Amino acid sequence: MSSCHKKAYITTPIYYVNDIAHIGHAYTTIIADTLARYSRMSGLDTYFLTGTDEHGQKIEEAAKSRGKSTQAYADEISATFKDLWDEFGISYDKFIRTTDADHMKGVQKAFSVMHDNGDIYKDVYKGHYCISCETFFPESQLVDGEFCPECGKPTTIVEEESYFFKLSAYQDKLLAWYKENPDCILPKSKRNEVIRFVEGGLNDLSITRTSFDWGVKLPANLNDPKHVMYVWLDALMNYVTALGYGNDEANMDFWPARVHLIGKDILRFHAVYWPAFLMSLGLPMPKHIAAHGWWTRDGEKMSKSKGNVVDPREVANAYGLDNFRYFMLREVPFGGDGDFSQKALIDRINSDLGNDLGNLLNRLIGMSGKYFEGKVDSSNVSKYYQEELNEVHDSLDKLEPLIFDMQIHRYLEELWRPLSVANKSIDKYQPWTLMKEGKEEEAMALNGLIAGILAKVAIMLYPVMPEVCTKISAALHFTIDNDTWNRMIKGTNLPETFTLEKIEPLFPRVEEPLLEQAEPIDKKEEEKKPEQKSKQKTESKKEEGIALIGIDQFFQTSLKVGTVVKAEEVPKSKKLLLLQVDVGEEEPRQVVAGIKEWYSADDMLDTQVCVVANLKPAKLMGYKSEGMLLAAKDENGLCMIRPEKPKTAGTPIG
Ligand code: ME8
Repeated sequence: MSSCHKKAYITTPIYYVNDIAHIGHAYTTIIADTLARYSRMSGLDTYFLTGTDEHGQKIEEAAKSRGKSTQAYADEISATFKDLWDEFGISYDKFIRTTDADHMKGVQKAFSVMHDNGDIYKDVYKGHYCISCETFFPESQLVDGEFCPECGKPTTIVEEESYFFKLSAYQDKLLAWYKENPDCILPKSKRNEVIRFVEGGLNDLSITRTSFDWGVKLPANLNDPKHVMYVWLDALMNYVTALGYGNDEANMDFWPARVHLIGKDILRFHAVYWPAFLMSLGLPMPKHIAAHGWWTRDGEKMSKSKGNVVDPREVANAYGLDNFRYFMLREVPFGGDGDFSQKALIDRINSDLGNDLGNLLNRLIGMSGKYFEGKVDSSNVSKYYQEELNEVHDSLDKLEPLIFDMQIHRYLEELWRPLSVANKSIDKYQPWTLMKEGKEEEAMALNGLIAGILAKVAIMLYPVMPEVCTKISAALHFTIDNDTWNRMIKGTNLPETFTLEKIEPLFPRVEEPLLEQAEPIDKKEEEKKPEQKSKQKTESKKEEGIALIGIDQFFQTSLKVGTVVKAEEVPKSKKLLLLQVDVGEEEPRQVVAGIKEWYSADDMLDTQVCVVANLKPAKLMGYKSEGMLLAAKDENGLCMIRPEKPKTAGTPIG
């Protein structure tokens, strides 16, 4: 992201009020909140918008099915989103509702502008409409001539008078915009998808409906009261009406948005329709549209009917809100899909947070209390620990570009490097030995190094874990704000003094899953009656000693279709090939595979494979391997397991 724009406008999608919030919604909002907090801390004038999308046929039908008036129903569900974000301390500046009078006035203004400049005309729309996705589809895209290609539900045939937006007229301008702004869509791989779609040709877009009523009316001067606006036109406009477009324009100097944060499901609306609308309105383009991946539960899309929805409030209450925030942002590379598992969350809490961060703080508090009455003076750190300081600064320098490039998982990974430097330094220099040897100055400098690292990490981690980092800064007696950010992160390594205070452990160890939903298999096992257990034993025996596992356990393995985009031999190895495998993430994974006896590098290039995608990385002959390929081997040799037909890289297998 460019830094010339001193204002930062950050948005989430506005959420439909046909359902209550789940972890997918929380994920988008938490990323946006993290960016907003980072922007504020780094001194940018920040405006953070979220809200609810309340018009359209889907909402009208949802209200009807519950026997409620549409407005009352929208009020009720909108409030549940707002309450959740308030409970989560989401630092939004405005919560917009598309039923707000100002918003509707702004949308009408936009319609008039686009109409006056000749981009809107009236015709008849005939085609298929998916109410669930609120999207028109041409016949050619339907599954079996009837079903929605996105959600699989039956579409309805619509034939009605409609106003159209001349989307087709914007094809070249859109392509030029994507080309001139390589990071307008993040991750960059998504930009290619959008370009391919637009290059395929754009149809004009039907932007009004007459067959229902729950929407923004057309501007009065068009004198066409039976039309209401297409919900996506209405919804996308929220990004400017929230700033006063069509009303007082009070905050329009925040436009263009620095980043529209969205899920990949709504990329087309944001990366094609929205820029075209903006071009028609003569408004500047957003800087970035950032599309994250999909959270699944046990490998499946979450939905109420499947009963597999993860409630973010429950997770936050059980495991701690900040721990949940950290987990979501650390666990999944931005743009990739993630499967929610309590085990993975517990591992992150006990390992990254408890061992690497919490214990470090405890050790520092212990050492400084024992040797120096809780005082830390870092004047001599560079005298003894310059090498460590260099590594810490090297790491800190890398952080800002990562967060603004949406590589938040890498940001967190990089932020753990200074913690590792600190933990290793304690083991290497052993302050207790230094004290025994009378090297007090050196021991104090070591404490200074560690306190400095903890302070810097607390500042940089604050946007992700605001509550925890406020506690860490309180224990070190400083405040996290733009001043400390400037001094400790941007400034040179000024010596700081800290006075340490004992605090409660930040990350008590979690021994077993805390949520009912995913009860540990073993616990269920204990509750079974003895005769059930013995029956199961005989069944297991039938499996010739192979233990039976539940579906939950199976789905802990993330299997994905991958495309081999590069293949070479590992020098000096008889068995290994070094492959780069596209598994639908921003960058291909490096996989070292022991298949050279059966496949050459050329054999593997451009083929598809099945990848175990959530194995801990390992090193083989000095090469990092971030996955494993499925293969079958018998006395006749080994063969790869591959999808029967070509599948998009990253498609989950299960
Ligand atoms: O699409 N994993 O609203 P929506 C990750 N009103 N993210 C998920 C998710 C999942 N399983 N499920 C939902 C709409 N999301 C429109 C938007 S904007 C002008 C109008 C997140 O309630 C993700 O960000 O269906 C997705 O884009 C958003 O919720 C969709 O929410």
